Amino acid sequence: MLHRAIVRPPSENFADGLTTVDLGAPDFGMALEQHERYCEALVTCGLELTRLRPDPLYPDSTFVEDTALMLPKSAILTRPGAPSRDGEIVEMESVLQGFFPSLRRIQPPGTVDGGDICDAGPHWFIGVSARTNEEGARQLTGILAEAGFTSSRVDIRGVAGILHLKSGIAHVSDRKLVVIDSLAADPAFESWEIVPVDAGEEYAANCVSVNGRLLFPKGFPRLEARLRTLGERPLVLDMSEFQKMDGGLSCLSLRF
Ligand code: CIR
Repeated sequence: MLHRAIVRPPSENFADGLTTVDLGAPDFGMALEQHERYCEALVTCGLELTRLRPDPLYPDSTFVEDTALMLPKSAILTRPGAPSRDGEIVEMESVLQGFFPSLRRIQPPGTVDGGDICDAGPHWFIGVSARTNEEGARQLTGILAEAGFTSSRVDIRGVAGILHLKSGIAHVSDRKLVVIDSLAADPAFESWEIVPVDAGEEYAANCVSVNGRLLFPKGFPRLEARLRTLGERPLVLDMSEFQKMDGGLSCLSLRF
């Protein structure tokens, strides 16, 4: 059961953030509106929100997920792999200290973006990417093992079209994972039940399970229907402006 989420609305210079997609510049007003609907959806799922102030020093800082990893009784402060984002952890550290007496940290030269880390209950998937390096993955594997979690690595460096591991997979429930075709053959997913994603709907692989509901992006009807058939209850949200900045539903909150 999740109780709380940390969120941060986009700042007015949100469009100055990093992006690898060619979908045009985001509209700030629409992004704020979509963020507000996202917050309402989290509340609908029973979460209490900690809302941080927008931070124009870091145009990507609305994507709070990349700065920390939440364990049942503690948190791990990451070291984001993009130099323009590494200062985002400073404020997050003091926010998390308000909830947890001690924090674990990824140490240099390790880098980890939260978007590369998929928590699937007792097992975690660690994406090695342009943002999360081998050393960061090694440190995280150790911290997770100490906390009683198993983990496996998925190297996404050769996989086109995804920034983070969770751009292409999501843990839906039990042993069920949504996985895009280009990752489905990875040995890490061998013993898992895979929900496939049709060509053209890859963005929707980034969906988020919260207390029996599934936050799901608007505009991907085939995967939405497939998940409904499997008994999932999607709560559909327009993410168009965040998609333009390489962001998905999971990136916009830290849930615990
Ligand atoms: C970035 O490139 O860092 C941001 N524009 C997008 C981060 C998305 N975060 C995520 O998927 N966890």
